[in-house]
Amino acid sequence: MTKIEKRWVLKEPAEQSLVEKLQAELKIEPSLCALLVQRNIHSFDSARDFFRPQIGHLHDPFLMKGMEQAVIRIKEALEKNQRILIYGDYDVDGTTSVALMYQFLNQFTTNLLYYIPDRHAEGYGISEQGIQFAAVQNCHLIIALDCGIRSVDKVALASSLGIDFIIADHHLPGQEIPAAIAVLDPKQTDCAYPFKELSGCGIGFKIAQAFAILENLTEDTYLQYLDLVALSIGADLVAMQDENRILAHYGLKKINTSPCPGIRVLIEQSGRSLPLSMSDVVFQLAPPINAAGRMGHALDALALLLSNSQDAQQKASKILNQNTQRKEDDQEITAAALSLIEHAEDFTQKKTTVVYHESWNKGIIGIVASRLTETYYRPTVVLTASNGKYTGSARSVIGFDLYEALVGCADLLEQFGGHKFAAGLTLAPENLNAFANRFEEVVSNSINPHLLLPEIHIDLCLILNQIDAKFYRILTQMGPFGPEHTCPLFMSTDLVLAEKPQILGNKHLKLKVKQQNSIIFDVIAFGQAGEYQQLCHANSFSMCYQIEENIWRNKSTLQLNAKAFKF
Ligand SMILES: [Mn+2]
Repeated sequence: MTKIEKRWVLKEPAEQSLVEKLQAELKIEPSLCALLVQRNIHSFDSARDFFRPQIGHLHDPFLMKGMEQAVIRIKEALEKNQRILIYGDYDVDGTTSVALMYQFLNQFTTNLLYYIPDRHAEGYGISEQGIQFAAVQNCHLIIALDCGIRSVDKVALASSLGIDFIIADHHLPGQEIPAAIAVLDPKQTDCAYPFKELSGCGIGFKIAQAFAILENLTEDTYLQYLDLVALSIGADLVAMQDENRILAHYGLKKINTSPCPGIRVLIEQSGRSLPLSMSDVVFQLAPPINAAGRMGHALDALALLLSNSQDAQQKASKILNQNTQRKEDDQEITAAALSLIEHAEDFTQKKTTVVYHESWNKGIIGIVASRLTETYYRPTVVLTASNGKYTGSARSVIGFDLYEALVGCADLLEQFGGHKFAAGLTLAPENLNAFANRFEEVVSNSINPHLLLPEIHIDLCLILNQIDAKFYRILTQMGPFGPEHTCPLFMSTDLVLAEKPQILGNKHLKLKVKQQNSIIFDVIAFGQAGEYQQLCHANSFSMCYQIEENIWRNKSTLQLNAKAFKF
Protein backbone atom coordinates (compact mmCIF):
# COMPACT_ATOMS: atom_id res chain seq x y z
CA MET A 1 0.00 0.00 0.00
CA THR A 2 1.33 3.42 -0.86
CA LYS A 3 1.90 5.89 1.90
CA ILE A 4 0.35 9.31 1.47
CA GLU A 5 2.80 12.15 2.00
CA LYS A 6 1.15 14.99 3.86
CA ARG A 7 2.01 18.64 3.63
CA TRP A 8 2.71 20.26 6.98
CA VAL A 9 1.15 23.68 7.20
CA LEU A 10 1.93 25.81 10.23
CA LYS A 11 -0.94 28.18 11.06
CA GLU A 12 -0.43 31.91 10.86
CA PRO A 13 1.28 32.89 14.14
CA ALA A 14 -0.70 35.02 16.59
CA GLU A 15 0.12 38.72 16.67
CA GLN A 16 2.80 39.17 19.33
CA SER A 17 1.35 42.32 20.90
CA LEU A 18 -2.01 40.60 21.42
CA VAL A 19 -0.32 37.57 22.98
CA GLU A 20 1.60 39.81 25.39
CA LYS A 21 -1.50 41.73 26.36
CA LEU A 22 -3.45 38.53 27.03
CA GLN A 23 -0.55 37.04 28.96
CA ALA A 24 -0.40 40.09 31.21
CA GLU A 25 -4.09 39.56 32.03
CA LEU A 26 -4.24 35.77 32.32
CA LYS A 27 -0.73 35.03 33.59
CA ILE A 28 -0.48 31.68 31.87
CA GLU A 29 2.19 30.21 29.57
CA PRO A 30 2.65 32.49 26.50
CA SER A 31 2.20 29.60 24.06
CA LEU A 32 -1.26 28.98 25.52
CA CYS A 33 -2.04 32.68 25.07
CA ALA A 34 -0.86 32.38 21.49
CA LEU A 35 -3.30 29.50 20.97
CA LEU A 36 -6.12 31.59 22.43
CA VAL A 37 -5.32 34.60 20.25
CA GLN A 38 -5.24 32.34 17.18
CA ARG A 39 -8.77 31.35 18.17
CA ASN A 40 -9.92 34.95 18.48
CA ILE A 41 -9.80 35.20 22.26
CA HIS A 42 -8.15 38.53 22.93
CA SER A 43 -9.27 39.66 26.37
CA PHE A 44 -9.76 38.53 29.94
CA ASP A 45 -13.55 38.66 29.52
CA SER A 46 -13.66 36.61 26.36
CA ALA A 47 -11.24 34.11 27.94
CA ARG A 48 -13.51 33.82 30.99
CA ASP A 49 -16.57 33.12 28.82
CA PHE A 50 -14.53 30.66 26.81
CA PHE A 51 -13.18 28.69 29.79
CA ARG A 52 -16.43 28.91 31.75
CA PRO A 53 -19.31 28.47 29.30
CA GLN A 54 -22.65 29.65 30.76
CA ILE A 55 -26.14 28.30 30.08
CA GLY A 56 -27.26 31.91 30.52
CA HIS A 57 -25.32 32.79 27.38
CA LEU A 58 -27.50 30.62 25.13
CA HIS A 59 -29.31 32.72 22.55
CA ASP A 60 -32.95 33.67 22.92
CA PRO A 61 -34.80 30.91 21.02
CA PHE A 62 -37.42 33.41 19.83
CA LEU A 63 -34.78 35.04 17.63
CA MET A 64 -35.18 32.05 15.32
CA LYS A 65 -37.57 32.59 12.44
CA GLY A 66 -40.76 30.58 12.92
CA MET A 67 -40.22 29.85 16.62
CA GLU A 68 -43.25 31.69 17.89
CA GLN A 69 -45.57 29.97 15.38
CA ALA A 70 -44.03 26.60 16.27
CA VAL A 71 -44.54 26.79 20.03
CA ILE A 72 -48.01 28.30 19.69
CA ARG A 73 -49.03 25.41 17.40
CA ILE A 74 -47.58 22.87 19.85
CA LYS A 75 -49.48 24.53 22.67
CA GLU A 76 -52.69 24.35 20.66
CA ALA A 77 -52.14 20.63 19.99
CA LEU A 78 -51.69 20.03 23.72
CA GLU A 79 -54.78 22.04 24.63
CA LYS A 80 -56.95 20.21 22.07
CA ASN A 81 -55.30 16.88 22.87
CA GLN A 82 -54.37 16.44 19.20
CA ARG A 83 -52.06 13.56 18.44
CA ILE A 84 -48.52 14.66 17.48
CA LEU A 85 -46.07 12.65 15.38
CA ILE A 86 -42.36 13.27 15.99
CA TYR A 87 -40.48 12.50 12.77
CA GLY A 88 -36.70 12.30 12.48
CA ASP A 89 -33.80 11.10 10.39
CA TYR A 90 -32.13 7.69 10.94
CA ASP A 91 -28.70 8.92 11.99
CA VAL A 92 -27.47 10.02 15.44
CA ASP A 93 -28.67 13.59 14.97
CA GLY A 94 -32.11 12.41 13.86
CA THR A 95 -32.59 9.77 16.55
CA THR A 96 -31.40 12.07 19.35
CA SER A 97 -33.75 14.78 17.98
CA VAL A 98 -36.73 12.44 18.16
CA ALA A 99 -35.74 11.16 21.61
CA LEU A 100 -35.44 14.74 22.90
CA MET A 101 -38.70 16.06 21.45
CA TYR A 102 -40.67 12.93 22.32
CA GLN A 103 -39.56 12.93 25.96
CA PHE A 104 -39.91 16.68 26.32
CA LEU A 105 -43.51 16.68 25.08
CA ASN A 106 -44.27 13.49 26.98
CA GLN A 107 -44.06 15.63 30.12
CA PHE A 108 -47.28 17.34 28.96
CA THR A 109 -49.13 14.78 26.83
CA THR A 110 -49.27 11.07 26.14
CA ASN A 111 -50.93 11.60 22.79
CA LEU A 112 -47.62 11.20 20.95
CA LEU A 113 -46.08 8.92 18.34
CA TYR A 114 -42.72 8.82 16.64
CA TYR A 115 -41.56 7.79 13.18
CA ILE A 116 -38.16 7.19 11.64
CA PRO A 117 -37.94 6.18 7.97
CA ASP A 118 -36.16 3.00 6.92
CA ARG A 119 -32.80 4.00 5.44
CA HIS A 120 -32.90 1.22 2.86
CA ALA A 121 -36.57 1.20 1.85
CA GLU A 122 -37.56 4.86 2.25
CA GLY A 123 -34.27 6.74 2.15
CA TYR A 124 -33.47 10.19 3.48
CA GLY A 125 -36.03 12.86 4.34
CA ILE A 126 -39.76 12.88 4.82
CA SER A 127 -41.32 9.86 3.17
CA GLU A 128 -44.78 9.32 1.80
CA GLN A 129 -45.04 6.24 4.02
CA GLY A 130 -44.39 8.43 7.04
CA ILE A 131 -47.21 10.76 6.11
CA GLN A 132 -49.56 7.84 5.45
CA PHE A 133 -48.64 6.51 8.88
CA ALA A 134 -49.53 9.87 10.44
CA ALA A 135 -52.86 9.90 8.59
CA VAL A 136 -53.78 6.34 9.57
CA GLN A 137 -52.85 7.09 13.17
CA ASN A 138 -55.01 10.21 13.13
CA CYS A 139 -52.16 12.64 13.88
CA HIS A 140 -52.92 16.33 13.45
CA LEU A 141 -49.38 17.62 13.67
CA ILE A 142 -46.00 16.34 12.51
CA ILE A 143 -42.84 17.82 13.98
CA ALA A 144 -40.01 16.91 11.59
CA LEU A 145 -36.49 17.13 12.98
CA ASP A 146 -33.13 17.06 11.19
CA CYS A 147 -34.91 16.78 7.82
CA GLY A 148 -37.75 18.33 5.85
CA ILE A 149 -36.38 21.69 4.68
CA ARG A 150 -36.70 20.55 1.04
CA SER A 151 -39.87 18.46 1.47
CA VAL A 152 -42.17 20.88 -0.34
CA ASP A 153 -44.34 18.13 -1.90
CA LYS A 154 -44.60 16.02 1.24
CA VAL A 155 -45.70 18.97 3.35
CA ALA A 156 -48.35 19.76 0.73
CA LEU A 157 -49.49 16.13 0.78
CA ALA A 158 -49.82 16.19 4.56
CA SER A 159 -51.72 19.43 4.36
CA SER A 160 -54.21 17.89 1.90
CA LEU A 161 -54.78 15.17 4.52
CA GLY A 162 -55.41 17.72 7.24
CA ILE A 163 -52.03 17.32 8.94
CA ASP A 164 -49.98 20.35 9.94
CA PHE A 165 -46.20 20.41 9.81
CA ILE A 166 -43.49 22.04 11.91
CA ILE A 167 -40.08 21.66 10.29
CA ALA A 168 -36.97 21.89 12.45
CA ASP A 169 -33.99 21.35 10.18
CA HIS A 170 -30.43 22.58 9.85
CA HIS A 171 -29.72 21.57 6.25
CA LEU A 172 -29.41 24.08 3.42
CA PRO A 173 -32.82 25.21 2.12
CA GLY A 174 -33.61 24.94 -1.58
CA GLN A 175 -35.32 27.52 -3.79
CA GLU A 176 -38.74 26.87 -2.34
CA ILE A 177 -39.53 26.60 1.37
CA PRO A 178 -42.24 24.08 2.34
CA ALA A 179 -45.60 25.62 3.26
CA ALA A 180 -45.51 24.42 6.87
CA ILE A 181 -47.02 26.10 9.93
CA ALA A 182 -43.47 26.91 11.02
CA VAL A 183 -40.14 26.32 9.32
CA LEU A 184 -37.21 26.52 11.72
CA ASP A 185 -33.84 26.49 10.00
CA PRO A 186 -31.26 29.15 10.81
CA LYS A 187 -29.72 28.58 7.37
CA GLN A 188 -32.70 30.34 5.78
CA THR A 189 -31.32 33.64 4.52
CA ASP A 190 -34.08 35.60 6.22
CA CYS A 191 -33.60 33.97 9.63
CA ALA A 192 -31.96 36.43 12.01
CA TYR A 193 -30.85 33.82 14.52
CA PRO A 194 -27.26 34.73 15.49
CA PHE A 195 -25.81 31.23 15.17
CA LYS A 196 -26.29 29.14 12.05
CA GLU A 197 -24.53 25.90 12.95
CA LEU A 198 -26.83 24.14 15.41
CA SER A 199 -27.37 20.40 14.95
CA GLY A 200 -30.85 19.11 14.13
CA CYS A 201 -31.22 18.04 17.75
CA GLY A 202 -29.97 21.50 18.75
CA ILE A 203 -32.94 23.04 16.90
CA GLY A 204 -35.23 20.62 18.75
CA PHE A 205 -33.61 21.78 21.99
CA LYS A 206 -34.33 25.42 21.07
CA ILE A 207 -38.01 24.56 20.53
CA ALA A 208 -38.11 22.95 23.98
CA GLN A 209 -36.39 26.00 25.48
CA ALA A 210 -38.85 28.36 23.77
CA PHE A 211 -41.84 26.31 24.92
CA ALA A 212 -40.53 26.34 28.50
CA ILE A 213 -40.11 30.13 28.36
CA LEU A 214 -43.60 30.58 26.91
CA GLU A 215 -45.15 28.37 29.61
CA ASN A 216 -43.00 29.57 32.49
CA LEU A 217 -41.53 26.13 33.11
CA THR A 218 -38.28 25.44 34.94
CA GLU A 219 -35.01 25.20 32.98
CA ASP A 220 -34.70 21.58 33.95
CA THR A 221 -37.66 20.59 31.75
CA TYR A 222 -35.29 20.95 28.76
CA LEU A 223 -31.77 21.00 30.21
CA GLN A 224 -32.21 17.36 31.23
CA TYR A 225 -31.79 16.39 27.56
CA LEU A 226 -28.38 18.00 27.06
CA ASP A 227 -26.71 14.57 26.91
CA LEU A 228 -28.67 13.93 23.70
CA VAL A 229 -27.74 17.35 22.32
CA ALA A 230 -24.01 16.78 22.99
CA LEU A 231 -24.22 13.42 21.26
CA SER A 232 -25.77 15.03 18.18
CA ILE A 233 -23.19 17.82 18.09
CA GLY A 234 -20.33 15.32 18.15
CA ALA A 235 -21.83 12.87 15.68
CA ASP A 236 -23.10 15.42 13.16
CA LEU A 237 -19.71 17.20 13.01
CA VAL A 238 -21.19 20.65 13.44
CA ALA A 239 -18.88 23.56 14.32
CA MET A 240 -17.74 23.50 17.96
CA GLN A 241 -18.30 27.22 18.32
CA ASP A 242 -20.69 29.69 19.91
CA GLU A 243 -23.81 28.02 21.32
CA ASN A 244 -22.67 24.53 20.30
CA ARG A 245 -19.70 24.81 22.64
CA ILE A 246 -21.94 25.72 25.59
CA LEU A 247 -24.37 22.88 24.78
CA ALA A 248 -21.52 20.40 24.28
CA HIS A 249 -19.78 21.48 27.49
CA TYR A 250 -22.84 20.92 29.69
CA GLY A 251 -24.02 17.93 27.65
CA LEU A 252 -20.67 16.23 28.10
CA LYS A 253 -20.88 16.92 31.81
CA LYS A 254 -24.24 15.23 31.87
CA ILE A 255 -22.94 12.27 29.86
CA ASN A 256 -20.15 11.89 32.43
CA THR A 257 -22.32 12.26 35.54
CA SER A 258 -26.00 11.45 35.00
CA PRO A 259 -26.80 10.41 31.44
CA CYS A 260 -30.10 8.81 30.43
CA PRO A 261 -30.15 5.03 31.04
CA GLY A 262 -29.54 4.17 27.38
CA ILE A 263 -26.37 6.26 27.15
CA ARG A 264 -25.18 5.03 30.55
CA VAL A 265 -25.48 1.40 29.53
CA LEU A 266 -23.89 2.08 26.14
CA ILE A 267 -20.87 3.59 27.92
CA GLU A 268 -20.68 0.65 30.34
CA GLN A 269 -20.90 -1.93 27.60
CA SER A 270 -18.37 -0.17 25.38
CA GLY A 271 -15.87 -0.46 28.23
CA ARG A 272 -14.67 3.16 28.11
CA SER A 273 -13.72 4.70 31.42
CA LEU A 274 -15.10 8.06 32.46
CA PRO A 275 -14.78 10.91 31.83
CA LEU A 276 -15.48 10.66 28.11
CA SER A 277 -14.15 13.40 25.87
CA MET A 278 -15.95 14.70 22.79
CA SER A 279 -13.79 12.46 20.67
CA ASP A 280 -14.93 9.42 22.71
CA VAL A 281 -18.50 10.52 22.01
CA VAL A 282 -17.74 10.71 18.28
CA PHE A 283 -15.78 7.45 18.04
CA GLN A 284 -17.34 5.26 20.76
CA LEU A 285 -20.95 6.30 21.32
CA ALA A 286 -22.03 7.54 17.90
CA PRO A 287 -21.05 4.54 15.72
CA PRO A 288 -23.31 1.95 17.42
CA ILE A 289 -26.23 4.41 17.32
CA ASN A 290 -25.63 4.93 13.60
CA ALA A 291 -25.14 1.20 13.03
CA ALA A 292 -28.80 0.51 13.79
CA GLY A 293 -29.98 2.47 10.74
CA ARG A 294 -27.18 1.17 8.53
CA MET A 295 -27.57 -2.54 9.36
CA GLY A 296 -31.25 -2.71 10.29
CA HIS A 297 -33.65 -0.04 11.47
CA ALA A 298 -32.80 3.14 13.39
CA LEU A 299 -35.81 2.50 15.63
CA ASP A 300 -33.52 0.17 17.58
CA ALA A 301 -31.23 3.10 18.38
CA LEU A 302 -34.18 5.28 19.31
CA ALA A 303 -35.53 2.54 21.57
CA LEU A 304 -32.23 2.57 23.47
CA LEU A 305 -32.25 6.37 23.83
CA LEU A 306 -35.83 6.25 25.13
CA SER A 307 -35.34 3.25 27.34
CA ASN A 308 -35.86 3.11 31.06
CA SER A 309 -33.14 1.26 32.92
CA GLN A 310 -34.65 -2.25 32.90
CA ASP A 311 -34.42 -3.00 29.24
CA ALA A 312 -31.45 -0.80 28.31
CA GLN A 313 -28.89 -3.64 28.58
CA GLN A 314 -30.50 -5.76 25.94
CA LYS A 315 -31.18 -2.79 23.65
CA ALA A 316 -27.56 -1.65 23.90
CA SER A 317 -26.29 -5.16 23.13
CA LYS A 318 -28.38 -5.23 20.00
CA ILE A 319 -26.92 -2.07 18.48
CA LEU A 320 -23.39 -2.92 19.67
CA ASN A 321 -23.69 -6.23 17.81
CA GLN A 322 -24.94 -4.39 14.76
CA ASN A 323 -21.91 -2.13 15.07
CA THR A 324 -19.57 -5.13 15.20
CA GLN A 325 -21.21 -6.43 12.05
CA ARG A 326 -20.96 -2.98 10.49
CA LYS A 327 -17.20 -2.86 11.19
CA GLU A 328 -16.69 -6.27 9.59
CA ASP A 329 -18.67 -5.33 6.48
CA ASP A 330 -16.91 -2.02 6.34
CA GLN A 331 -13.43 -3.66 6.41
CA GLU A 332 -14.46 -6.27 3.88
CA ILE A 333 -15.93 -3.76 1.43
CA THR A 334 -12.97 -1.41 1.87
CA ALA A 335 -10.50 -4.23 1.11
CA ALA A 336 -12.52 -5.30 -1.95
CA ALA A 337 -12.74 -1.70 -3.15
CA LEU A 338 -8.99 -1.14 -2.72
CA SER A 339 -8.31 -4.24 -4.77
CA LEU A 340 -10.64 -3.00 -7.53
CA ILE A 341 -8.84 0.35 -7.53
CA GLU A 342 -5.40 -1.22 -7.69
CA HIS A 343 -6.33 -3.57 -10.53
CA ALA A 344 -7.67 -0.78 -12.71
CA GLU A 345 -5.53 0.45 -15.58
CA ASP A 346 -3.50 3.63 -14.95
CA PHE A 347 -4.73 3.78 -11.41
CA THR A 348 -1.63 5.66 -10.24
CA GLN A 349 -2.32 8.44 -12.75
CA LYS A 350 -5.96 8.84 -11.84
CA LYS A 351 -7.30 11.87 -10.03
CA THR A 352 -10.52 10.15 -8.94
CA THR A 353 -11.81 6.86 -7.63
CA VAL A 354 -15.10 5.34 -8.85
CA VAL A 355 -15.84 1.80 -7.69
CA TYR A 356 -18.95 -0.34 -7.89
CA HIS A 357 -20.14 -3.69 -6.66
CA GLU A 358 -23.72 -4.91 -6.71
CA SER A 359 -23.60 -6.54 -3.28
CA TRP A 360 -22.24 -3.69 -1.17
CA ASN A 361 -24.50 -2.46 1.64
CA LYS A 362 -26.02 0.90 0.78
CA GLY A 363 -25.83 1.92 4.45
CA ILE A 364 -22.05 1.54 4.53
CA ILE A 365 -20.73 2.81 1.19
CA GLY A 366 -20.43 6.35 2.57
CA ILE A 367 -18.05 5.19 5.31
CA VAL A 368 -16.11 3.15 2.73
CA ALA A 369 -15.76 6.19 0.47
CA SER A 370 -14.21 8.15 3.36
CA ARG A 371 -11.95 5.22 4.16
CA LEU A 372 -10.71 4.95 0.59
CA THR A 373 -9.57 8.57 0.66
CA GLU A 374 -7.25 7.64 3.54
CA THR A 375 -5.27 5.48 1.08
CA TYR A 376 -5.94 7.25 -2.22
CA TYR A 377 -6.57 10.88 -1.45
CA ARG A 378 -8.87 11.76 -4.37
CA PRO A 379 -12.52 12.63 -4.95
CA THR A 380 -14.16 9.22 -4.49
CA VAL A 381 -17.47 7.62 -5.46
CA VAL A 382 -18.57 4.21 -4.16
CA LEU A 383 -21.65 2.67 -5.77
CA THR A 384 -23.92 -0.28 -5.21
CA ALA A 385 -27.07 -1.67 -6.82
CA SER A 386 -30.44 -0.56 -5.47
CA ASN A 387 -33.92 -0.96 -6.98
CA GLY A 388 -32.61 -1.54 -10.50
CA LYS A 389 -30.35 1.54 -10.35
CA TYR A 390 -26.85 2.22 -9.14
CA THR A 391 -26.71 4.41 -6.09
CA GLY A 392 -23.58 5.91 -4.62
CA SER A 393 -21.90 7.96 -1.96
CA ALA A 394 -19.24 10.49 -2.85
CA ARG A 395 -16.53 12.09 -0.73
CA SER A 396 -14.21 14.94 -1.65
CA VAL A 397 -10.77 16.10 -0.65
CA ILE A 398 -10.46 19.32 1.35
CA GLY A 399 -10.83 22.41 -0.80
CA PHE A 400 -12.44 20.72 -3.82
CA ASP A 401 -16.15 21.25 -4.53
CA LEU A 402 -17.50 17.77 -5.21
CA TYR A 403 -21.04 18.98 -5.76
CA GLU A 404 -19.85 21.22 -8.62
CA ALA A 405 -18.06 18.25 -10.19
CA LEU A 406 -21.30 16.25 -10.08
CA VAL A 407 -23.11 19.14 -11.76
CA GLY A 408 -20.65 18.59 -14.63
CA CYS A 409 -21.87 14.97 -14.86
CA ALA A 410 -25.55 15.81 -14.40
CA ASP A 411 -26.68 14.52 -17.82
CA LEU A 412 -25.43 11.02 -16.85
CA LEU A 413 -27.11 11.03 -13.43
CA GLU A 414 -30.71 10.41 -12.50
CA GLN A 415 -30.42 12.22 -9.22
CA PHE A 416 -27.78 13.78 -7.02
CA GLY A 417 -27.58 16.01 -3.97
CA GLY A 418 -25.26 17.04 -1.20
CA HIS A 419 -22.56 19.62 -0.62
CA LYS A 420 -18.85 20.34 -1.11
CA PHE A 421 -17.46 17.38 0.82
CA ALA A 422 -20.09 14.68 0.59
CA ALA A 423 -22.89 13.84 -1.81
CA GLY A 424 -25.20 11.06 -2.88
CA LEU A 425 -26.09 10.07 -6.44
CA THR A 426 -28.17 7.64 -8.48
CA LEU A 427 -27.56 6.59 -12.07
CA ALA A 428 -28.77 4.08 -14.65
CA PRO A 429 -26.54 0.96 -14.80
CA GLU A 430 -25.65 1.54 -18.47
CA ASN A 431 -24.15 4.95 -17.59
CA LEU A 432 -21.60 3.67 -15.08
CA ASN A 433 -18.56 3.71 -17.38
CA ALA A 434 -19.50 6.98 -18.99
CA PHE A 435 -19.95 8.52 -15.55
CA ALA A 436 -16.60 7.21 -14.27
CA ASN A 437 -14.85 8.68 -17.33
CA ARG A 438 -16.67 11.99 -17.15
CA PHE A 439 -16.07 12.35 -13.41
CA GLU A 440 -12.35 11.73 -13.98
CA GLU A 441 -12.35 14.28 -16.81
CA VAL A 442 -14.25 16.96 -14.90
CA VAL A 443 -12.09 16.58 -11.78
CA SER A 444 -8.78 16.44 -13.72
CA ASN A 445 -9.71 19.61 -15.57
CA SER A 446 -10.75 21.57 -12.52
CA ILE A 447 -8.76 20.40 -9.50
CA ASN A 448 -5.70 22.25 -8.35
CA PRO A 449 -3.12 19.40 -8.12
CA HIS A 450 -1.89 20.52 -4.71
CA LEU A 451 -5.34 19.65 -3.29
CA LEU A 452 -4.52 15.98 -3.92
CA LEU A 453 -1.86 16.17 -1.21
CA PRO A 454 -3.52 16.10 2.21
CA GLU A 455 -2.50 18.81 4.63
CA ILE A 456 -1.80 18.71 8.32
CA HIS A 457 -2.63 22.01 10.00
CA ILE A 458 -0.31 22.67 12.91
CA ASP A 459 -1.25 25.23 15.55
CA LEU A 460 2.11 25.91 17.15
CA CYS A 461 5.73 24.87 17.34
CA LEU A 462 6.67 23.89 20.91
CA ILE A 463 9.84 23.20 22.88
CA LEU A 464 9.23 19.96 24.79
CA ASN A 465 10.13 21.60 28.08
CA GLN A 466 7.08 23.87 27.72
CA ILE A 467 4.81 20.86 28.21
CA ASP A 468 3.92 20.10 31.81
CA ALA A 469 0.90 19.15 33.90
CA LYS A 470 -0.36 22.72 34.22
CA PHE A 471 0.04 23.33 30.49
CA TYR A 472 -1.98 20.18 29.82
CA ARG A 473 -4.68 21.06 32.34
CA ILE A 474 -5.32 24.45 30.72
CA LEU A 475 -5.22 22.85 27.29
CA THR A 476 -8.00 20.39 28.21
CA GLN A 477 -10.07 23.27 29.57
CA MET A 478 -10.04 24.70 26.06
CA GLY A 479 -12.27 21.77 25.03
CA PRO A 480 -14.66 20.41 24.05
CA PHE A 481 -13.06 20.28 20.63
CA GLY A 482 -14.63 19.62 17.26
CA PRO A 483 -14.80 21.08 13.77
CA GLU A 484 -13.70 24.77 13.62
CA HIS A 485 -12.23 24.38 17.10
CA THR A 486 -9.94 21.42 16.76
CA CYS A 487 -7.79 19.85 19.45
CA PRO A 488 -4.47 21.74 19.21
CA LEU A 489 -1.84 20.05 17.10
CA PHE A 490 1.77 20.89 17.91
CA MET A 491 5.10 20.27 16.28
CA SER A 492 8.58 19.98 17.68
CA THR A 493 11.83 19.83 15.77
CA ASP A 494 15.31 18.45 16.47
CA LEU A 495 13.98 15.44 18.34
CA VAL A 496 16.05 12.36 19.06
CA LEU A 497 15.12 8.91 20.31
CA ALA A 498 15.79 8.18 23.96
CA GLU A 499 15.68 4.46 23.25
CA LYS A 500 14.91 2.04 20.42
CA PRO A 501 11.25 2.23 19.28
CA GLN A 502 8.86 -0.68 19.77
CA ILE A 503 6.41 -1.95 17.16
CA LEU A 504 2.99 -2.76 18.62
CA GLY A 505 0.76 -5.29 16.87
CA ASN A 506 2.50 -4.82 13.50
CA LYS A 507 0.89 -1.44 13.00
CA HIS A 508 1.68 1.02 15.74
CA LEU A 509 4.83 2.48 17.25
CA LYS A 510 5.77 3.31 20.79
CA LEU A 511 8.81 5.48 21.35
CA LYS A 512 10.56 7.80 23.75
CA VAL A 513 11.79 11.15 22.52
CA LYS A 514 13.74 14.08 23.86
CA GLN A 515 15.03 17.38 22.64
CA GLN A 516 18.60 18.25 23.66
CA ASN A 517 18.46 18.06 27.44
CA SER A 518 14.68 18.08 27.80
CA ILE A 519 12.83 15.54 29.84
CA ILE A 520 11.89 12.36 27.99
CA PHE A 521 8.35 11.96 26.61
CA ASP A 522 6.49 8.77 25.77
CA VAL A 523 5.08 8.81 22.26
CA ILE A 524 2.38 6.65 20.72
CA ALA A 525 2.08 6.63 16.92
CA PHE A 526 -0.98 4.76 15.69
CA GLY A 527 -0.71 3.12 12.27
CA GLN A 528 2.86 4.33 11.76
CA ALA A 529 4.95 1.19 12.11
CA GLY A 530 6.15 1.95 8.58
CA GLU A 531 8.30 4.80 9.99
CA TYR A 532 10.36 2.42 12.14
CA GLN A 533 13.45 2.16 9.92
CA GLN A 534 13.72 5.87 9.23
CA LEU A 535 13.27 6.70 12.90
CA CYS A 536 16.04 4.30 13.89
CA HIS A 537 18.46 5.81 11.39
CA ALA A 538 17.64 9.50 11.64
CA ASN A 539 20.06 11.85 13.38
CA SER A 540 17.10 13.94 14.38
CA PHE A 541 13.50 14.41 13.23
CA SER A 542 10.42 16.59 13.52
CA MET A 543 7.10 15.34 14.79
CA CYS A 544 3.59 16.72 14.94
CA TYR A 545 1.41 15.52 17.76
CA GLN A 546 -1.39 16.08 20.21
CA ILE A 547 -0.81 15.97 23.93
CA GLU A 548 -2.82 13.50 25.98
CA GLU A 549 -2.99 11.93 29.38
CA ASN A 550 -2.13 8.29 29.81
CA ILE A 551 -3.52 6.68 32.92
CA TRP A 552 -1.95 3.36 33.84
CA ARG A 553 -2.34 1.67 37.20
CA ASN A 554 -3.85 4.87 38.58
CA LYS A 555 -0.78 6.83 37.63
CA SER A 556 -1.20 9.65 35.16
CA THR A 557 1.54 10.71 32.74
CA LEU A 558 1.53 12.94 29.70
CA GLN A 559 2.12 11.27 26.38
CA LEU A 560 2.45 12.62 22.87
CA ASN A 561 0.16 11.15 20.23
CA ALA A 562 2.22 11.47 17.04
CA LYS A 563 0.33 12.18 13.83
CA ALA A 564 3.32 12.41 11.48
CA PHE A 565 7.12 12.44 11.34
CA LYS A 566 9.49 14.32 9.08
CA PHE A 567 13.13 13.44 8.60
MN1 LIG B 1 -28.21 16.46 11.08
